Amino acid sequence: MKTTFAASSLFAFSVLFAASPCHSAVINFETINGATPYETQVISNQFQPYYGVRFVGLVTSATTNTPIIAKRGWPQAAYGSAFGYDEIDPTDPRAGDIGQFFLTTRADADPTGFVCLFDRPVSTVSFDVLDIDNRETVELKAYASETDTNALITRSYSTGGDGRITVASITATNQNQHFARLEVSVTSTTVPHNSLVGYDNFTSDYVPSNAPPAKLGLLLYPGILIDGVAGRPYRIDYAESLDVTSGNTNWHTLTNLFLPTSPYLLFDQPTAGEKQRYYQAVALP
Ligand SMILES: [Ca+2]
Ligand SMILES: [Ca+2]
Ligand SMILES: [Ca+2]
Repeated sequence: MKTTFAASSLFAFSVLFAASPCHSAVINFETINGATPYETQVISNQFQPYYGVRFVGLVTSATTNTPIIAKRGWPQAAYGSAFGYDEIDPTDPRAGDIGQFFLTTRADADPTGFVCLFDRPVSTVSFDVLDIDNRETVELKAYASETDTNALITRSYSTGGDGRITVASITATNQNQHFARLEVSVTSTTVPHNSLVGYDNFTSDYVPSNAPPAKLGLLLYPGILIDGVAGRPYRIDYAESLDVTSGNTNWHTLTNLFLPTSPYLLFDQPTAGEKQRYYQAVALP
């Protein structure tokens, strides 16, 4: 049995446009570039393309401690509380703002805290700190550049409570205080390692530049619907033209297959520029 048909010409076009810059989206760690994060996932430059910020570990002469994701509940990535590991006090008025994921650094390592590095100087940063207790103090220091050593602004927070949320923020009062590096460090007078806090819901006044429009390559392939007997072998042939007068069409084999289902949709990928192709199906013995 032979059936023959022609794939007709197909045309398509795409419209490209650039969106206006928009701003002040919140980094809440609930999704990371479209994917759901997982506890202990290392956070570094995932937010840089849009939010203009990288998260890196605090550096001391001895070691660094990499920022990671904590997920609410057991096991502990950030802290323990009377409400469970990595949990929020349900009576906190903002308990619903944390979602399932937040940032922390390894609780069993030093130093504790992290650094935000911005692509361009910003004038304000704000974020939530979770579980400032056990005489912990969270200190923020803003620097003009990645390498500057003189802090332009400092803030510290030492009140919060078990599983409670504290808003930490730092804002420049003039142009000379705009900063590209924000160091956040945690100390405690009662626990051996001091990173027993979490961080969430980061905002800043960084405005992303317009991204260049994406380039689209539109590929359309003939879909050959084979209506035969499932489980029987067929050969699918193609030809660039039909010899309708003498019947000597120059057929080429596209594929041999046992028909998985009937009908079955098979896609061909003709070379670019070909606008017409003929196909036939041959039932094999
Ligand atoms: Ca969150
Ligand atoms: Ca957890
Ligand atoms: Ca704590």
